[in-house]
Amino acid sequence: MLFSPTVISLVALLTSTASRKAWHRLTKSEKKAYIDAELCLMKKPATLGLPATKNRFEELQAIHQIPASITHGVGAFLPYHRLHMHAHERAMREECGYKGAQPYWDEPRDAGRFASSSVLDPVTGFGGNGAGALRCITNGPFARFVNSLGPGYRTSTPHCIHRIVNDTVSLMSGQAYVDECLALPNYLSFWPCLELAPHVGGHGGVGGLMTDPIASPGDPLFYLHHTWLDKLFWEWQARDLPARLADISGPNTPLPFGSTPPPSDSTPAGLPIFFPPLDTLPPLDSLIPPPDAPLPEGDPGNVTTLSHVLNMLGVIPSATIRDVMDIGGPLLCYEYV
Ligand SMILES: [Cu+2]
Repeated sequence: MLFSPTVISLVALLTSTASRKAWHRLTKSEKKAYIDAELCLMKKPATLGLPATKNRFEELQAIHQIPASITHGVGAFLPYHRLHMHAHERAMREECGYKGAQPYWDEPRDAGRFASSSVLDPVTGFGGNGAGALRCITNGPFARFVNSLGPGYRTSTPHCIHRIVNDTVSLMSGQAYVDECLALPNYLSFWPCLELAPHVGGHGGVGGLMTDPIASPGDPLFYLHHTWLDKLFWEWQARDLPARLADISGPNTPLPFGSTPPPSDSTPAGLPIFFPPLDTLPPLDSLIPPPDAPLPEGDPGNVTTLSHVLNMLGVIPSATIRDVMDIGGPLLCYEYV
């Protein structure tokens, strides 16, 4: 039987769609394949000349660290992290022989009990909580990894992966917070809602390196957390298609550190906000962007548009927000199952 070229290319498109699943639904061997690919990225030498990076895993961390001041507290927050997750998934598949898709952490099922999550399993997961004065992780596949980037923007302080699990803060990854955000009517209210409660819930709930707003991709759990946030972004978009493939807004330049967040109707009604204790955060001066921090590119003014450039610093080709608004589009080509 002969198929027309259209049918063949459609089949090719369908079979190349990566199906992203929740971590707890992966089989033992699927979990191992993912962790082995992460360890492979940690062993592959860096080649791009990005400051202090020693391996491919750290190059993927550097594309979060270097532009952090223009990718948080701004409209590009969700599209930028979407492309970052794709860069990680792509490096695993193309450079480390990984056959699966980027998994996500289904955080609502673990909210308030991160400490006993399957994600932190020492044998089949990412290792457990930190211990000792430095709160380094002591078990699991990444216990011996020495990370060159951070705290904050620093590149001169090699350190372990450290965690300080906080199951008060992790409550903010709960379903009530998620539902509050998903019900919001437009990107301008949805994005700050997601960036506050579920986003801080995962970062502050794991604690340690994950609470570092700049260098947090030094903990491989970063990718499971942000892929879950990306799934929520897509769930929100999917509630009103195709309109939400074009709904983008927000400022390009974040308000000065410590000032009030952008005005919106996105404050969760009646749900408490928890922050990790100050003494578990990176030194404050490490969080001040260096004078040569990158500036936003691609929009004419201080409003984020579809033409906004998401600069991947050579780790993968840069793209625009327009390119990443549809997860099933030609650049990304994945789905959540
Ligand atoms: Cu981030």
